[in-house]
Amino acid sequence: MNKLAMRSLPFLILMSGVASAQQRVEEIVVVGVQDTHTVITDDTLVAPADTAQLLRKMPGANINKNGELTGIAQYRGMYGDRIRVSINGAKISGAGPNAMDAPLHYAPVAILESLTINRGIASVSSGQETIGGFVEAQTYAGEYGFSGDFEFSGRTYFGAQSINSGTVASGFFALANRNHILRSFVMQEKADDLEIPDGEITPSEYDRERYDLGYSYRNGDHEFSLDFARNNTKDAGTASLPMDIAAIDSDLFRSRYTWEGNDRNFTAEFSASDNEHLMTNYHLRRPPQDNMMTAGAMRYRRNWAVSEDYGFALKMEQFDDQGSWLYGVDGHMSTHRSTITNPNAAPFYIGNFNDTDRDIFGAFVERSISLGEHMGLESGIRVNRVTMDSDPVSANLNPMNMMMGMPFMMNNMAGMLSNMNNASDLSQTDNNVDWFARLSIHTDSGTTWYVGAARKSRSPSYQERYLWIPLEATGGLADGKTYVGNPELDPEVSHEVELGFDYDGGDLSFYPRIFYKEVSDFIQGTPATNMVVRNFAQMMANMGMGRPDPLMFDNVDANFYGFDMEAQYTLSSSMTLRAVASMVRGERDDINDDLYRIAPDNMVVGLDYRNSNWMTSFEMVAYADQDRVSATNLEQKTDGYTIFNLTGRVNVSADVDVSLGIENLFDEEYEDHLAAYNRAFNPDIAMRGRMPGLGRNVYARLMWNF
Ligand SMILES: [Cu+2]
Repeated sequence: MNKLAMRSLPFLILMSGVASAQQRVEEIVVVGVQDTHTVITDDTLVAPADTAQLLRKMPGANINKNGELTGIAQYRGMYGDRIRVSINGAKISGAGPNAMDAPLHYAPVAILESLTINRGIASVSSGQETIGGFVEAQTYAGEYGFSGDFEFSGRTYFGAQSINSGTVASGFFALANRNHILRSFVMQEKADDLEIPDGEITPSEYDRERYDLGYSYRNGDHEFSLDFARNNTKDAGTASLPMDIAAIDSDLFRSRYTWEGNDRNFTAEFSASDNEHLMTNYHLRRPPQDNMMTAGAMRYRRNWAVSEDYGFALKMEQFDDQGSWLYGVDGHMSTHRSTITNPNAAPFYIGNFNDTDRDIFGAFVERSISLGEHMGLESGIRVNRVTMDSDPVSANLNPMNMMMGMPFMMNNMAGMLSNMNNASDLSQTDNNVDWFARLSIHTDSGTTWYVGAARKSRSPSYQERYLWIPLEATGGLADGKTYVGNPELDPEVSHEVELGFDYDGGDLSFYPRIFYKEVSDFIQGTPATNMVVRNFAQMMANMGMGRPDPLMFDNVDANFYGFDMEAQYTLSSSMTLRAVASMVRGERDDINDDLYRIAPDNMVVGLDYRNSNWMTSFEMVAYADQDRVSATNLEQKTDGYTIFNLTGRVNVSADVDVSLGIENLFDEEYEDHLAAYNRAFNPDIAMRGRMPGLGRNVYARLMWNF
């Protein structure tokens, strides 16, 4: 689909997952359902800087928010590493042990072209580990010209919002002819702390820069591209976590080659990233204060964390008169290191993660086959081999070399914990098998019935296996608990069934789905039993650092089930009513408890009015109470709420459009269940109290295409 066609589409765009098979006339079209939901940035007015916020309006999807640039994708109750997030095809393993740079951090709204959620069961070709779902971000890449002459084009994007005096300014520039595109992008965004009705969320300010440089070459059936990006996130508050961002400096690289033959396509992708991250508990929030047990200066913490990763994928798609075959191999190798120090006591350090490696190699086969005119089947199988290892760890918690007292005792315990960790079997290998099948049956009444089933697996993350000392480095769980890992964890395995239909009849489109997913060996924190771990956490708590009763990552049994749908009703040639609704339950099977941080039932209903050169949209967003909470994670309930949004957009000329929006029109006060708890000193929000939702926000965007 070209850019012009994309722009003329309405706010809510439904694109078929079989679209790629339709580009070639000689190919057979396999019957299927609308299995993706895409938001095109040009057509959707977005106030926040975080692309992950777009997920809130997609069926089944949501965002675990730990800060303004730290949104973690959630889909049907699973989140974090369980969701495969692709940034232009690449998997990016961020540096932050608490996912401060979750993957969507690397696709800022100002360069985002589209964000797609794959509804339900993801194919095995969409990524190596897709147990929780598949989200794809595409950034602007520019377009080829029609002749041999080079032409200059681009887009500037300016945005501003009232709630944090946030601004974003960016420019995308391309020089292209029919064979070459040379592109560049530059962006700066900045904001103060967010205002809430009774004060401010401190710290929630942010400051980020981004630079991209890319090149694409097309000749006949061949296309090749290279892209570099540099992300510099500076100070950014993450009040739901124990520290704030001081820097995230990332270099991202990706390259792709595609060949489209007569009856086959070939794709080769390679990506790499190098990320350096610094965070502290004193530079943006109020630093630790003196208490009865320790001087505040002894509790200053600075965490230096780095990651490197490399990924590749080779895919071959072959078309025959019944459909297509897809074969592929892929790999992803990541390394993480994280060291905690105290700027007031130089010898103090905790080797939090010491060169943890997680390498995964996979191979898959997929078949898309037409079973007659009315039936289509997609199925596939994947095998992954995951190898993980870590170097020995150490710490020095006794910087003054005292011969007795608290630091002496804690350092002894840390020594016991590191010895225990270093003596355990750190080198682990998992062999995981995934498969899926999706059957679609088209009936004459405009309905396509769909049934899907899958087995999906995920090996533990480096935090889940190698966190050896009770800390909150948990991939952004933000439950306030300290955790320890377990190298002996097994991979989690889910079995899922999904059922639904697509109805497209005249003015009404309706796409409901129900699903049930049973997960064995689901990885969840359970009360730690090791006495050294427990005593260490208790001592830390006594000193005013974290809570007692730490958790240990463990294999448990869990299930997820729910319903989600999207619908659209055409009221007239210029007016459309749309709705998205999501419900999910996540429960432990081994004990009577709900799972932590599951999105409340929610619904978005919007009325869009479109004219030739302007449009306006009125939206209601309703969230139900969430009283199904996790006792294990000390999760607090939240009340339901309803907010209203109003947006308008005018095409001032063919190339310029101006948009204006008001979020939370009536300034409703509410708590955002998925934004966790306040962890920074704040006169307006209780410590460990629920994070407030945002009040009224007026925002504007100006886009100029040239
Ligand atoms: Cu961090």
